[in-house]
Amino acid sequence: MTSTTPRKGKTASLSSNAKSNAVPPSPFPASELGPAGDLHQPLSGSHPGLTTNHGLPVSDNQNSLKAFSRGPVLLEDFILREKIFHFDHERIPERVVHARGSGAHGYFELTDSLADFTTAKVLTETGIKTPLFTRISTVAGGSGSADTPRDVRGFAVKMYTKEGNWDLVGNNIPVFFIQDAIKFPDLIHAVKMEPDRGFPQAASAHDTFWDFISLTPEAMHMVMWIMSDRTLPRSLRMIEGFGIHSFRLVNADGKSTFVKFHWRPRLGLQSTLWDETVKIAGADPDYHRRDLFEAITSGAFPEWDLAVQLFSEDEAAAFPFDHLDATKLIPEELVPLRVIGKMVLDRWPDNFFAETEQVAFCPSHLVPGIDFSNDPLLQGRLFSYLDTQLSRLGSPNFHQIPVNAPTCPFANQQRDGHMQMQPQQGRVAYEPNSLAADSARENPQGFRSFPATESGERGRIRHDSFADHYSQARLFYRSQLPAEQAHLASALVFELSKVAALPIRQAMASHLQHIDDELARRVVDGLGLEAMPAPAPLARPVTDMALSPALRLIGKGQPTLKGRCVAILVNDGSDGKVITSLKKAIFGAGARIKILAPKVGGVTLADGTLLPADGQLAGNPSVLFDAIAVVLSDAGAQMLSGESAAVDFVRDAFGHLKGIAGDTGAQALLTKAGVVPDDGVTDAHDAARFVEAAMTRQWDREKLVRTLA
Ligand code: HDE
Repeated sequence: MTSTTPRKGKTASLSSNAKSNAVPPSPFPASELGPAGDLHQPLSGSHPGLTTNHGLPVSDNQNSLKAFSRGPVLLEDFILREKIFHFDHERIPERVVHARGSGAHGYFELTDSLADFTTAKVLTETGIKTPLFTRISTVAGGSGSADTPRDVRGFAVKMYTKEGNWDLVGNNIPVFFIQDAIKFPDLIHAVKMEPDRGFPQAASAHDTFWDFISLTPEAMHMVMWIMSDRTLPRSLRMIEGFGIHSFRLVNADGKSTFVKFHWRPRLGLQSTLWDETVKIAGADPDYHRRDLFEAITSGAFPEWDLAVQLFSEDEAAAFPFDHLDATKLIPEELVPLRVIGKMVLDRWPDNFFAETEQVAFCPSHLVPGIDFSNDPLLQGRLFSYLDTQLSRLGSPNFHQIPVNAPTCPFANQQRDGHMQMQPQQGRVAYEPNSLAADSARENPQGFRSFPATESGERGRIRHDSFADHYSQARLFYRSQLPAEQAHLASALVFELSKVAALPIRQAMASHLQHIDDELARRVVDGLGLEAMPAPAPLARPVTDMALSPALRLIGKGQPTLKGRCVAILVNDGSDGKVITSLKKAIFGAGARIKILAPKVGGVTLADGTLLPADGQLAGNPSVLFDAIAVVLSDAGAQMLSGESAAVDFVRDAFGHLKGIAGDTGAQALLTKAGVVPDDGVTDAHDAARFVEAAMTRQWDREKLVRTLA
């Protein structure tokens, strides 16, 4: 023990060192801190003193227990071990698909009762606010991937109704890639990172995806949707949601009506351009999550109308497609939408993991008065979602996690299992029983499956009515506006140009000919293929359906600045009066504003006043804004003309077809950035005109700035 002696002195100095490691006092006034030491306070919210998970007060959270000051850490340190043990197990498996998502609480309010069609209280009791949790996600990327790849968005809503949880687990596209659930693992394996190399992350532009797609003609309609700008949303607040499958509504007389569910954003649909999207992924990988967070926490609650398409069995039989085939939609022109209520998202979760990560959606969660259809894709989903929660959340008791638990009473004789939270009482754990008169019994008003009459031969078969894979793809493409068609064709060229195997590119061109000759030609030209390949074999002739303008995205945009964000770029010497009038007009139109400057500390305006900045120019490229105003002194513009962040800021806004306002001082920068006058380029002194120009993209400008397929 001789070695300990000389170190004694050091111990003293080290322990004073240890004191200097102590946590500094909180910078917040005591009044803002919760009561310390009250162990009956809930763990979140107010602060009990620091304890272990078992309630032991902890006096030192900075130093582990050592044999002596410079000595080894003792195994005895149960406080250290508990802390590290818990940390080691913080992660759970991410969702096998839809791993990246953002969620929020809100409510659904019914305005138009469907009592003629269903007994479901949530669809018949008007004026009631049913609480809900909604999670919107990408599909292919991991949980840490960027928000903005070209991808479908999941749109999952869990309503905590009086009759149990109803989960409407849909997407932002009304059709799907495949007709039968047995193909789903192959589809997902094809789109995810290639298994030998572990890339690309969150991208469909690679060989395995297009290989699978080119061998799966039923995917062609969905391919049209994913190659359109629908998969590049400007904001999660500006996308539609679709239940996709047909469901049944069943009324008090036992009569069934088919229904398709649609969520329609009150802010209208809005997308970004591909070049913009790619740049957003670098500038702000959390672009959509931040946007949703900022909107909800600032009180600008996103809202969607819930609309239904209702149709009878006889009407369905007359459709020129099978409504049980999830690769088909029912055009709104054929069965109009009826708006029945609205969803409002008004509360960001307290804790991302506890709520957004642990929320478990299952299409099999429905309420009396709603039932499934025979859609084979839906039937497969009824198994998958319950099953996957076991590996993700680790226990059959996942329904007891607060975000998953029904808010209505629930009781049965299911018992025990990992992480059982309910101290279930009594000796009776079975039903029927005679020993516990007050135990849960069957409820005659409970859920009953619709007694559909089914007949036919069993087998691994697909009905003939599922065989037409091109007519609706053609309907979608031909219903788009020219700018939308050009984006779609260019997206195909981009994606297929990333495919190394030539036969896959050719196979896709063979399919496109059945959709539209002109589309096939554009893609073949864009890919530089030597010749148009022979058309793919056809199981059914392609038919021309009446065009559906409701399928356009541009038409569903709103001429508004509501929910958008405008940047004003300033420098020392900028004209304060111009900035003030712009701010007034932009705020008046319902948009947010960010003042950007070369330094985040702000600028001194021409009249000597200080204007603080909301962000630094280099960290806030114009892809993050819906429109820009540039208010500069001559000297400021001269200086910024030599700054690539400033030149790119303006050039990208112009290239992304956005409204641009510039004052006289800004001209040098605008010229350097290649801005050419058009309706979207306005004088910053005319704030009203700028606001109007900022509401829509300048589609006519596009031919000046890029070559589209
Ligand atoms: Fe999913 N899907 N899916 N899916 N899906 C999952 O469930 C599955 C399909 C959708 O925010 C998983 O809890 C199969 C269509 C959304 O938590 C999993 C098939 C539609 C979400 C699963 C489909 C969706 C999921 C992974 C083919 C639109 C995210 C994690 C039969 C109508 C929900 C989880 C959330 C998630 C399986 C096809 C939408 C593995 C087998 C069609 C929005 O169970």
